[in-house]
Amino acid sequence: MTHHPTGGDLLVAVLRELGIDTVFGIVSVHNLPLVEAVDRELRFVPVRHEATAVNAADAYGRARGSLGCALTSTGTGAGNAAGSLIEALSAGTGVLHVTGQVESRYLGSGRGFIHETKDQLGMLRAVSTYAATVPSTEAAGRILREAARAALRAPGGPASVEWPIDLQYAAQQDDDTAAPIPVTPHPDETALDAAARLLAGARRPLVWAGGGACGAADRLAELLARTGAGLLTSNSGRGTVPEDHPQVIGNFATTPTGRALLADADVLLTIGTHFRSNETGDYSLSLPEAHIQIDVDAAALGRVYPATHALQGDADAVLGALLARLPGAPPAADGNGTTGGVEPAWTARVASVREEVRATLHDAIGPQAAVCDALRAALPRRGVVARDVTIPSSSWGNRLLEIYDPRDNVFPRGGGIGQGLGMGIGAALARPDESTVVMAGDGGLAVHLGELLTLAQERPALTLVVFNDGGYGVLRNMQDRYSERRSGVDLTTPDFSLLARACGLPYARIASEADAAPVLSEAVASGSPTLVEVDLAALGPMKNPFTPPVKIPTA
Ligand SMILES: Cc1ncc(C[n+]2csc(CCOP(=O)(O)OP(=O)(O)O)c2C)c(N)n1
Ligand SMILES: [Mg+2]
Repeated sequence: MTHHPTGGDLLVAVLRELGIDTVFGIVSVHNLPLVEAVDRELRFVPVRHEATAVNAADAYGRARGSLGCALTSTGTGAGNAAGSLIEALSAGTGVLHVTGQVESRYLGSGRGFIHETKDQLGMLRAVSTYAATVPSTEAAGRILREAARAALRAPGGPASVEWPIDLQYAAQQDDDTAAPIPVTPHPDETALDAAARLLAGARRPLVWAGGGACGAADRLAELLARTGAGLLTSNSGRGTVPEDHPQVIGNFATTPTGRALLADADVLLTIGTHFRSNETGDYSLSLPEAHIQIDVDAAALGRVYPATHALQGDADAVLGALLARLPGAPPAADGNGTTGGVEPAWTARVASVREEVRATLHDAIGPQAAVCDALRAALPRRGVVARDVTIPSSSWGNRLLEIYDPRDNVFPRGGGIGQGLGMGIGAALARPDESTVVMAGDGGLAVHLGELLTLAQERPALTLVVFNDGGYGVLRNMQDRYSERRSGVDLTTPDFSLLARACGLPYARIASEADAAPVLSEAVASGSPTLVEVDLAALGPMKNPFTPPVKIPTA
């Protein structure tokens, strides 16, 4: 039994167990003991909106491959966090969200106690993978750890704990010493044998890695070497094998050549992927019939595409079991391509598809290709690329801009705008010795413009690249193509140089292809926050206006 003077001290102890050294939030009368203890013992980052607290904590966890923590207030504060909790829930990423609650004796009384909320727990339950109320000073430690475990356990997501303010101030007794070992399912030997046989006999194999493959990087690379398979990825699976590897096609499955390759593959192994609509052309992609699917979440097996071999378990463990069953030598070693293993022509085709999809996209994005190239050249190999939902992300940032480690690949998997800067700040503070770049549109940035002040105050090594087209470009393109008139897409944007000056941030502008390399290399090399505006009107258009891969029934 350990005693802590307040709930804040207990929270700090639990955060230390979890390896969390930085916490994001907004202070309030309903979380003061927590914020004060965190600020005293760790690092407290006062963001300007609770949604950002969650986005930053989420990205902090993603950038480290672990968990982040957000602190919010009761009522509106907790409600403000909800949108970003939805993102973490959709992504299955770990956030420990601790929020205040009114004094325990007034809980649910409906008497209008300051910040009182009708069924706050119900709201948190709806947007979190776990939600609980701290009922006593003996239970807080157990509940916080239970929440953290739930956030980290597949399918993952945010865990919310609401904590009545009187109980936060009180001394705590913590007797939760025995952390239960999580039980991970593992497929049976017969299922593994059958899947391994199929894979060993494949002549034209492909692998598709999603976010669930991130913990299996080495074994996935070994699998590519031993089978000669090409690797497609979802957006979340990017970087699990570095994207400059010759067998990595990447997030290009829905391109014409990607589709054709899938159509000709004889075996597909998919690992930890949701087959999200945007990554399958609204499920129009056809996959080979012989489909081995690995997922730790039983609900994901066969949910979108039928699986002939469904293997429930941890990606790394199941890949290890499959590798142990494959013939030892790399199949390509047999040289003549007539017996066993991959056809040499398939390996060559994978390599050429890899080149073709990149060259085609590089050409299609016109002058933005110079920005993409300059961004990659400016960033060290292990820099974080955080992206809001903007045309440059959706077209090339999510595909062409190479990623070499999944922890460097931070973006809202649920597609909500406005979260990129907060995520970038969280990632940058999670890895203070490395560089972070944020790609945001003028529309997405405007959602949380206040976070420019967080950026100016915390001063991480973050380059914020704002792609300014004076509005919600992607919806403008859709309306220009499918509608009679524009509605709600043209926006007043600030003078970004004055805005940066007002916040005390250095500013630079890219108005031509030639500007891209010098501006971005200087901004990243500065090691401090910089606002870079890409003036898209001056830079010039992409070859075709970008529209998203969604169905328009009236089109
Ligand atoms: C929270 C949320 N609200 C609305 C949308 C719809 N939406 C998707 S992209 C977009 C436009 C974003 O504009 P901007 O950041 O300037 O990028 P651009 O499309 O101009 O490149 C909007 C409004 C969304 N995805 N998420
Ligand atoms: Mg825009």
